[in-house]
Amino acid sequence: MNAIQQRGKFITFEGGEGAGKTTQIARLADRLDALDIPTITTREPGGAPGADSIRSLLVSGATDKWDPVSEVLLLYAARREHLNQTIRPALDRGAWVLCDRFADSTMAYQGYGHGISRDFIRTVHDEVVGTFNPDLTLILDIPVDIGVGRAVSRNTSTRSGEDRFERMDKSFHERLREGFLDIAAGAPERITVIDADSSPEVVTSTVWQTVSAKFDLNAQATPA
Ligand code: T5A
Repeated sequence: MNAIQQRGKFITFEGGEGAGKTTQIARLADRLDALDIPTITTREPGGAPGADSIRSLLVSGATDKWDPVSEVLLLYAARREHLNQTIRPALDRGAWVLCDRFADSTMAYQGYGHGISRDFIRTVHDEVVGTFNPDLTLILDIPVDIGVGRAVSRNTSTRSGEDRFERMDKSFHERLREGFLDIAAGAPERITVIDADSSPEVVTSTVWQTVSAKFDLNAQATPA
C-alpha cells in the first residue's frame, strides 16, 4: 500500500432472510461511486473462486445435509479465501468493501439458530480471522414472516435452488433474529440496527445517514 494511500473501509450488511441487504448494498455503492470513492461489493458465503465453490455446497439441498459443526468449518474456510483473496487486497488498495454477510451471520445462524457452541465459533473465528473486524456493520432487522416472504418470492422468480436456509422452520428464523439483536447489543460501537420493515427508499435514507455520519461524508456533497 502506498504510504499516503488511505486504507478503504469495510462495511458489512447483516440480517435474516429477505431483509433487503442486496438492494441496499447496490444503492450505497452507487452513492459512494458518486463521491468518487472506489467501492467493491461482495457477499458471503462466496466472493472468491474457492469460496464460491463452497457456497454452492452450502446454500442448496436438504436443510439437514450438513452437521452444524461441519457447516461452521465450511463457512470459515470460505471466509478465509474471501478475506485473503478479495477483501484485504481491496482495502489495501484503498477501495471500500461492501459485504453482504460476514462473521456475525455465522454467530447468528449457526450459533443462535442451530445452537452450536458460541465459544467454539469464537475459537474458530480467532484462528481464521484474528482481530480483523468490519469498520461498520448494519443489521437490517425485519419480522421473520415479512423477510422470508420477500426472499421466497424473489427466489421463485430469479434464484431457484439457493433456498436451503429459507426452508428452515420459523423458530429457527426467530432465534437468529434475536441472535442478531443480541450481537448488536454487545458491540454498539461497530453495529447499527436498522428497521428494514419500510419502503426501500426509507431504508436507503437511514443507511446513508448512518454511513455518512460514521465516516464523516456529510462534508462532501450528498447525492440526491
Ligand atoms: N449463512 C451465511 C449462514 O448460515 N452462515 C453464514 O455465516 C453466512 C455467511 C446465504 C445463506 O447462507 C446463510 C444465510 C443465508 O441463508 P443468500 O442467498 O445470499 O444465502 O441469502 P441472503 O443473504 O439471505 O440474501 P437474500 O437475497 O435472501 O436477502 P437480502 O439480500 O437481504 O434481500 P434482497 O435485497 O435480495 O431483497 C429480497 C426481495 O425483497 C425485495 C427485493 O426486491 C427482493 O425481491 N425488497 C423489498 N421489498 C419491500 N420493501 C423493501 N424495503 C425491500 N427491500 C428489498
